[in-house]
Amino acid sequence: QEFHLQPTPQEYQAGQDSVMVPVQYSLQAETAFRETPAFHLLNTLFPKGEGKDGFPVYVGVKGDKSVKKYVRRVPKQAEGYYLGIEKDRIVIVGADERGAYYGVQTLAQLMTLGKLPLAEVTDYPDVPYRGVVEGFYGTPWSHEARLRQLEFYGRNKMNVYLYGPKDDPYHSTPNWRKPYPAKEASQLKELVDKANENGVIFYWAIHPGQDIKWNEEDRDLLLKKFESMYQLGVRAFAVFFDDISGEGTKAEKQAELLNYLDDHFVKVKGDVEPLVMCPTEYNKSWSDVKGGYLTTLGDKLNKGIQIMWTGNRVIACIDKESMDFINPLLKRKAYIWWNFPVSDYVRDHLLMGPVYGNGLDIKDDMSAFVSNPMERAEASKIALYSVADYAWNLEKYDSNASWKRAIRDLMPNHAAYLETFAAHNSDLGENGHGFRRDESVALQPALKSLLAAYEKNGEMDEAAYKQVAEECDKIIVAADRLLASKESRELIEEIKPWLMQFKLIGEYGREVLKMVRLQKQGGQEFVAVHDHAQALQTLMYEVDATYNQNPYQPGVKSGSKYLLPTFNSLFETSTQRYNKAAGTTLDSRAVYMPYTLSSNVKQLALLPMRQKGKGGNVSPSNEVIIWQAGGEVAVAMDYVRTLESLLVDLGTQGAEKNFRLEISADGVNWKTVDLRPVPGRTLLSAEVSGMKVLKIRFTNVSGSEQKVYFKQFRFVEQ
Ligand code: LTM
Repeated sequence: QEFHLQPTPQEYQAGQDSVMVPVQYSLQAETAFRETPAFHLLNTLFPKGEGKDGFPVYVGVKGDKSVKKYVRRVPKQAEGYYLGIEKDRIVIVGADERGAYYGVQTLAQLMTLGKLPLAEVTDYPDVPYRGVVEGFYGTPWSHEARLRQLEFYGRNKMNVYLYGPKDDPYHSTPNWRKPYPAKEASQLKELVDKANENGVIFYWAIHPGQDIKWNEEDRDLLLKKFESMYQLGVRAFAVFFDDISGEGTKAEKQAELLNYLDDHFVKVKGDVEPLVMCPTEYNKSWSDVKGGYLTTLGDKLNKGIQIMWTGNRVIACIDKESMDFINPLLKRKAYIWWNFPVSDYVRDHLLMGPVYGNGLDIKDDMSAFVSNPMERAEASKIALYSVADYAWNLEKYDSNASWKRAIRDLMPNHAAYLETFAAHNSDLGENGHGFRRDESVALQPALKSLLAAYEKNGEMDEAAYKQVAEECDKIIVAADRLLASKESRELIEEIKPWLMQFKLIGEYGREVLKMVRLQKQGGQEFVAVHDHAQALQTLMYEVDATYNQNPYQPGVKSGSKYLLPTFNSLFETSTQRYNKAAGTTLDSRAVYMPYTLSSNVKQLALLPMRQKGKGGNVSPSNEVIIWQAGGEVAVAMDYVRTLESLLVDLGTQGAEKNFRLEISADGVNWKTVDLRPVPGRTLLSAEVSGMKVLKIRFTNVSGSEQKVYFKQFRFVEQ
């Protein structure tokens, strides 16, 4: 494949000529250069290191004597650089220190070519801050995964990493007040060092809003915590007020606190980066402009403080219109927190498809573009590679090409297999945010026309059939090759259950295609193939019920947007047709969901239902739910069933006073059921054992809007 610099540079001109890749270099730089990350990187590029007779490398930043001659070629933009490869020298001049580092990173990429092309690169980033906010719910990344990430950011010219995993107890309520224990503290220090080596600013974020008291004591505790992080080497800080309710949400108070930190910590220290804050109203769908929250922040927060924003919704792509909405309110350029590929609300899915949907015309509208990734660090790298590419050079961003390169970067020797896997593991499935991604793009037309023709009048689209059959073979081979691969083991370990599921889908698809053919031919072998397909359904169910059993969205879904639904439909139709013709009663059901959810509470309406064992649950939500007076959530059963237990958790004590649970055995007459608080917890348990049920409903009867979490709504049948 053609060589491509990553992220896509602003200007790259290479001639036909080249020089041998030098094995030794002689450094032409100021003495101070030896202290920089650029020097350390440069030193790793030449097998024989530095030496008098080595290939001359002129390197420095604007103002250095050694590179004076080239200064006019350096772009003005921060972090820009000029790289020139000439017959007798290499020249790298940064607009600043990080620019020089990026120049060396570009040289590193060019040196992987057999010969070094004579070339000129004039380059700079479109967006000042580019990177990652580890801000998801779920198991935080491991220390080793973070170290690997920071190297990856350096290579991809991302300059910021915000540390804010929701489930780090020392980041959030109530332990944000406490210092880290020794082991965690020393790991954080190691991360800061690693970030520095890779030109990455390590932001440490605190999430104090759920229980902060607006008094001197808490303010000083927060300052003390910052000081303890400063002692570990942290030089950049953020305060997150997302997903909280109550006192902590007040804009006035948040602004006061942030300004205090800015005036009494950041400015006093002198070597600390600008503060970043995540507001409580961090997306348009939740912002009440008239209520004045955002305008208060915009007006009151000190100029240099950055304000995060996720777009029109919690999960949304960013466009010009959304930037034009938010920037005037914030009176500064929004710091984009992009909630992709985060999967903490669809934990049974992997989001490994292309990064697309963000405006290519908004480079001047944002101060930062940072991505919130998946709990699976290695798998997130496909999206993060493209985020780096996008934020560096918006206009030249090519989503599909970037995705393919990201895959090659992650697994150079198995790229084709990983691409097959990623192509079918991109969408999120149904979710409360209604955010979806395309999936199985290349195969979609064949899947659709195969199914349409067969369902309509039992016809076979032979070309589509062939294409789908070949893809099934490819899927099986890809899954096996990846599972057995010695390359990128950390990635393979992360995605293993999905690879197992993927292989089963390929095998299932192959059998279902046989069923269709045999049904049309009236072959008796249909029964045996149907039995095998059913066995594969059972195996897929078992993978789903065995691996990744988190309490939120347990299980392992693969190919869930087009691949599996098409195979299931073909299974059902072919079995029904066979039964009709042969007078048999083979089971034609491929999927079965006995429960249906409905709700007039906006944030709950799209939450998927899940069946698990003998019962079901509504998929929980991470954010605060604004539940209007009289708003209800209802679950309907396919037929009258008998309940054993029912648990609700709204994340707040005393919720039983504001909500009513009702059960109906006929859908018409309702019976109220008591909700008993489980002592010391926010969990409510309903006395439902033995009750007949066709419908359940749960209503806000307080007469006013309630702000609650929706952590659990689960029932078990007898
Ligand atoms: O998006 C923000 C600002 N906050 C949280 C994140 O921590 C979480 O990862 C995402 C996705 O669930 N949603 C949030 O509300």
